[in-house]
Amino acid sequence: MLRPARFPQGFVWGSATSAYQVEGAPQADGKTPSIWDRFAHTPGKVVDGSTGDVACDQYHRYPEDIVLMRELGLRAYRFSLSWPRVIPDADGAVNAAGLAHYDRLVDALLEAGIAPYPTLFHWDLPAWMQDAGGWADRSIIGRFGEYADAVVRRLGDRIGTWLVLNEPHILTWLGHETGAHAPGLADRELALRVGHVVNLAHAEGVRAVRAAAPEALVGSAWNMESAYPATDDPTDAAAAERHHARVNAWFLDPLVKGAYPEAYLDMDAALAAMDVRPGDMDAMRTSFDLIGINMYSRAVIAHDAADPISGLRRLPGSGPRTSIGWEVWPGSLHRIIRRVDADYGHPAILVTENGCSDPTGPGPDGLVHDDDRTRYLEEHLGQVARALDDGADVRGYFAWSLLDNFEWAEGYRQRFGIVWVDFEGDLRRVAKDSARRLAGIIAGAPLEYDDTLA
Ligand code: IFM
Repeated sequence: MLRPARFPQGFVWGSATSAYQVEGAPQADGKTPSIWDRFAHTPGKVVDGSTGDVACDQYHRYPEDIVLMRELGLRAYRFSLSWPRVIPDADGAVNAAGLAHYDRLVDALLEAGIAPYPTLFHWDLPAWMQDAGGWADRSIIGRFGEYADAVVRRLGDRIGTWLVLNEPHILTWLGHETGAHAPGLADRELALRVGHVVNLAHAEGVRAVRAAAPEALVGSAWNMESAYPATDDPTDAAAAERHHARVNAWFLDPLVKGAYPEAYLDMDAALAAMDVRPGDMDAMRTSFDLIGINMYSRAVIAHDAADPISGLRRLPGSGPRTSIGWEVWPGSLHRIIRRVDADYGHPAILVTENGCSDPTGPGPDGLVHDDDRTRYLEEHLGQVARALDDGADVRGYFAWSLLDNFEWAEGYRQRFGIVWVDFEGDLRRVAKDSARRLAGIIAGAPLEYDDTLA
């Protein structure tokens, strides 16, 4: 049945980006390379051979982007800070010029009535930290805490909500198991160890934020996908649960519940490979004021004995696909919000990322009629409204992304922005139809949702 979508007073309407994907200016004001500068400059790592050297040049053009956000009625901006801008070298000295950039950005946002939602880490690890062992070396725990402390002390008087990490699952597995992302390592055992260190560093980051900004809300942005069993067979249901544990809960449960979820057939072997040491589980325990969900698609999962570790296999779903190949399945956003609501004690939830790739560019009229994205946003926002009607405490929604940008190993081929960027020319921005529709919904235009979607 179709129902009217309603969003509460004070619902946070935002858009999101990350430093390496939009900033450019890789050497400005004392910045040193991150692992993504290195990775993108390594031939063969990014499909179109591109880099984030220029990206959207938001480092210089942020005033223009803030005007755009304001025109669209967006009331929050989720961006990330580049760690090597703030701490360029292994000596740990804070780079005043690098921090000053974020100081100006935050002030300009506030002046425009847009709330800043900074993320401390969105994958651009300093190259010096990688040279010291990166996420595999426990020294990163203290180094991340120092970095968080420096940032929060400087900006904390103006920030209401901090997001500590973006998608720890992706940085762990794509960076260290498949090697599709920086630092490009492909070693499953290493990835298991890395995941544990990421969790320890994550907790340290939360502690650093709480110590420097006790009044602020703290959360992170976890990538999540609802796992749908391929059939009614109980073995498929169990496999889907393992998938949920590995992707959605692995980087959350240990921090809030003090234990790893059952993600592997042989959990003892997995824990042994992870190098869990005495005291680690206590050190990891922390609390979050809100849970950020980054959600794009779903996972259809079948039991598969051929995989002796996870015992599962991913199947293609029956829904339509976006240009990057991800299945569109709006009901899964409702479903994952309900699951997080149930599993973590009715927490405050932010949809910290949601969106789709759609290559549509300006037509003869100069406008961008990105109908597929418009429909995607309408359907997914509708499912957020459905979760709200069901009682979930969803506080806001951030469209990914404000701008077309550097889509990691996909380069500039995949456009996720609600604003088109002229990468071939002068980087001019054009708000797409999807941005206009979002602006309309923010302003109260009617939207309906289907409460029968699976
Ligand atoms: O572009 C990314 C973002 O950096 C993290 N979440 C998923 C987006 C789309 O792939």
